[in-house]
Amino acid sequence: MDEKVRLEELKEILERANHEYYVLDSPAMTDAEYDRLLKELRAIEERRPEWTTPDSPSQRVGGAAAEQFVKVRHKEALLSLDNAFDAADLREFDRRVRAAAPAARYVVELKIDGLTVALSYENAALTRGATRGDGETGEEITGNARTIRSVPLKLRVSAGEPAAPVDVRGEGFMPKRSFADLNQEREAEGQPLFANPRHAAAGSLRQLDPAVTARRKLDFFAYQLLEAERWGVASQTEVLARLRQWGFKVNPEFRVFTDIEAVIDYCLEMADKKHSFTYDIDGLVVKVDDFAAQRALGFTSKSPRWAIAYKFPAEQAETVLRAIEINVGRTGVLTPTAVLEDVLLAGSVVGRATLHNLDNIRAKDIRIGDHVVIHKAGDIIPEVLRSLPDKRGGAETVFEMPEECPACGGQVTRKAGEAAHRCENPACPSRQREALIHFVSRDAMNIDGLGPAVLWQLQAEGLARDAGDLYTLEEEKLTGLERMGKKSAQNLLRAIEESKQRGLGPLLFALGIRNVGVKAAKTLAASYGSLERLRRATAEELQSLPDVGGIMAQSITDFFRDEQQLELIAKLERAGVLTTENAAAPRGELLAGQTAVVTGTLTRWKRQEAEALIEMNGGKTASSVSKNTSFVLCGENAGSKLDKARALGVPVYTEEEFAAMIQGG
Ligand code: 3B8
Repeated sequence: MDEKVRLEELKEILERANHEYYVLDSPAMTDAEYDRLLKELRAIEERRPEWTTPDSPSQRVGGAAAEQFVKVRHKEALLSLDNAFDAADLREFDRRVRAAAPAARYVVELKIDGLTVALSYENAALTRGATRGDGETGEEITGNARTIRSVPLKLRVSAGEPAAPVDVRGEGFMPKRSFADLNQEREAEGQPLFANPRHAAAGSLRQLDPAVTARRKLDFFAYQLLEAERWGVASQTEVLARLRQWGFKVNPEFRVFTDIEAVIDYCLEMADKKHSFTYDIDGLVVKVDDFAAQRALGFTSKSPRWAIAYKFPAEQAETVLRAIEINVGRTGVLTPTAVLEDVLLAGSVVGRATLHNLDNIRAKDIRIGDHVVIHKAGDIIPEVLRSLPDKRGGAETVFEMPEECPACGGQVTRKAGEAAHRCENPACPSRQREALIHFVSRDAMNIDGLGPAVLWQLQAEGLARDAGDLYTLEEEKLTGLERMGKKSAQNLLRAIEESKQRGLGPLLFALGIRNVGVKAAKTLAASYGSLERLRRATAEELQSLPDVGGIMAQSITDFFRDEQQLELIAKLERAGVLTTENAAAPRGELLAGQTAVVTGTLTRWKRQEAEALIEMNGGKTASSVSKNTSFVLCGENAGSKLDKARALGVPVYTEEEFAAMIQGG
């Protein structure tokens, strides 16, 4: 075949595969096949560089880094939306709309909490991406926009159409999962964490080097088409349909209503469900659907009169900070925790919130006795946002870090350049207890039945000073503990015995090497295979691994120089704890060859546990439903994945059905 013809064919096949995977969420090609075809495309492009075009799928991974951002003027200014905070605001909006357009219909879309991105296409190929900037001028981020897999590099139109330039706007964002992974990596590398997915998305789009953006796993929902009437489109719902047809990802949760009360109901319903999406939303956008009605309403200087943003109530609350307690973690870090007057926040009673460290307390001028605002974002621990100095009565006191560890009386030090105060005593009971809690936790040795209360007792009785002691426990001693019967003691001993076989990855994580998270522990285990080989690794060698940076490498070599840690390792080895990779983790065959997707809120298990159950039974898990999905395990409040499964005829099981299935097998 003519090489040029093959090149064009490869570009099209690969873009289609991208679209199926990232826009339709329905992969039809294996990763291996994709990689093979991409390699073939790259080989042709290397031979004939003059054939390489910006819309080639090979260009997604990140082109050349820029020196600085170039300012670009938007064809039409990006406006902001007026806000509504409650039902009354929405009814007021409706009244104004009806005055100009009595028969208006509304489209209600989720308000994605990301950043506006403006995309321009010429001859159907992506030519420019830009940030919002001040609305009039933004920054050119074309290379970064290309790395977003759901952004089409080429519109799916028939040849030559549309000939005129196309301008599309939408929201660039970072899915919650990508955000969690990114922060975990950053933590392991000792880099500062992003506060939320929106900050992470903003930081990722404002990268001069697109190769960095490419690793950040951003996504994009399109919602606006400029000069839409040119394309024979007369309403917002038609815009969404056309954008989808052209290959954009359009958020599927939009609804059309005629009555504002139905709009309000939908807004309240989504406010309840907002945590169930895989991305953050901060409200809904209510738009008049029909363009003729939109024109009748027009614009104020800043915003369209035909749209409004309904913002979810902020998950913040005001309360009084009664005291500041210090927790001493396993690495010795002293973390100040605010003890609060109980307050209702995001549906639960909160009595404690983190204050992070002394610098934070000083920067926010938080004093004991202050009225404070606390907040909670997603699933994270509540945090004290700020103090309210105007409400001070004069009896508030400034907090000081103790000079002695509140748990052991040992010296507290603060290294230059570090925010943390630390207890330096390795025998500190609080450090030892926290180390044990970590050692037995799920991602570590996963020892069931060893909750903090039991560990506390074991420690108090002198039965478990370090993790090695857990493997010397005997039934008689255990039954001497409070609320520990014969049966629970036997179960616990069995769980401890089983944990010996977890293998190197979990063990490495369990040992609590500074900066080594679950993911890094897995990488290290896979690369070195045994604790002994890892112990002999040099910092340079370690750094050559993916996901291992200089700080982590240093922490690992420091760890293996620490006499106390070496003693612990020897003790674990003597007890028969496996210090090599576990090649033969027991697996059932019940679900062999099956791929399952877990969705919705589960009540019986955590999602991770359900996925582990599937894998323990020989099955695989995936994050998206496709025709290759064997079944969907579905909890409450499931959304688009459930719809998709039904549409594709994929079997859907409740938790009860799934439990019966694996128990029966
Ligand atoms: C007009 C329409 C601004 C927006 C808009 O998901 C306008 O429509 C806008 F001037 O900012 N974050 C959305 C989202 C944002 C906007 C929008 N629609 N779905 C969003």
